[in-house]
Amino acid sequence: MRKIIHVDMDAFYAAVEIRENPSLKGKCLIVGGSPNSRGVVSTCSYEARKFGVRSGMPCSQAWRLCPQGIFVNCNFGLYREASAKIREVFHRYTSLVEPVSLDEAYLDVTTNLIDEPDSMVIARRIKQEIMEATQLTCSVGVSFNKFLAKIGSEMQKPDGLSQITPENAPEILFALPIGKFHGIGSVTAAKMQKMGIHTGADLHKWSATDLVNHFGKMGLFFYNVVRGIDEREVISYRDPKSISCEHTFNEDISDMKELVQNLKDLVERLVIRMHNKNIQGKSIMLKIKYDNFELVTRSVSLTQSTADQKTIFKHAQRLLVENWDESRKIRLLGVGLSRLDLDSSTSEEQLFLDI
Ligand code: TTP
Ligand code: MG
Repeated sequence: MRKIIHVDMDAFYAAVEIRENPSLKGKCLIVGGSPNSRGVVSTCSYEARKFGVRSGMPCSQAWRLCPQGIFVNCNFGLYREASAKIREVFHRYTSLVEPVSLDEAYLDVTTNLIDEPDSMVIARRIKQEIMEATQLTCSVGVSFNKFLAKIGSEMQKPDGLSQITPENAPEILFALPIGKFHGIGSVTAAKMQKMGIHTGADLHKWSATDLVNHFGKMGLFFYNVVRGIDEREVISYRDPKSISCEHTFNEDISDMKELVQNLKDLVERLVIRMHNKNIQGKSIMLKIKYDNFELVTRSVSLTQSTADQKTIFKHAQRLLVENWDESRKIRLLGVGLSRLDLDSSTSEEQLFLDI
């Protein structure tokens, strides 16, 4: 049986901000931008969550829900620094660390660098060492697969530690709302609700064949996961599938010239990032978000990989001209590349030549 640990920092960006400015402690802190900006909430303190403020919500809405909230901008440098420190702690115990985001990672400690058979002992040490290194709390789940470890880390937030064993897993899985299962997003959850599946217990009643008929290959995953079976491995390095840059405008734009200039800037930023990572890509993608938040993405595939600024801009511009409904204002523009060639030895040379 594997030993998996999932670590998730508590109210991460907000906790870092409070550490830097302790007078914010106990207050409704909202991180992401000013109340009248067009930004969205990145995260907020638990006090602000009581008012219904959530990640991803427009700041203006957060302000209506919680007018006493204190709004601060993101300080990504600080978050990255804390993130590097927690990863350093993880690597004291295992090299099998899969970071999911700056504040979250899976660890496989089945065999580990301190030869400790009890994963709860490792989990406690990790919590303490993260506190010492960052003065921040985290929540940790310990189990025998990734899904259950993640459920465990959510169970007693903040500063939680939970273990899910083969013995207590069925009870926890049966009581779990369907939307909490891995791979079940809002669309699948809504479909399941219509089929009368509201909890793990409901899901458990369905046969593998019926689930596959309704949900394709994921149906089999759902069948297994509600039985505590999740074979996904902890992968310590994953190739990025795409790379992109996007920008939300301060004011919606409907002028082609202005859009093209913005696109040019985005491509420039993208190419610098690609250069830093030594990446080329074959498929160029353009993302348009209209003022009503409707999202349109279009892509074009090339015969050869590229990191060339002019080539990327030329294709992205064409995608913009061909797909923009000119009667509508644009709120956000994004450009990216997928079908990547990683570590391509020619990219650097080509990049310099073409720029
Ligand atoms: P989460 O772990 O989802 O949230 P959290 O750490 O703030 O709170 P919790 O205690 O519930 O774990 O995300 C980690 C950080 O990622 C979060 O602090 C801010 C950032 N983030 C965004 O910028 N936008 C988002 O929509 C989400 C969900 C997170
Ligand atoms: Mg978190």
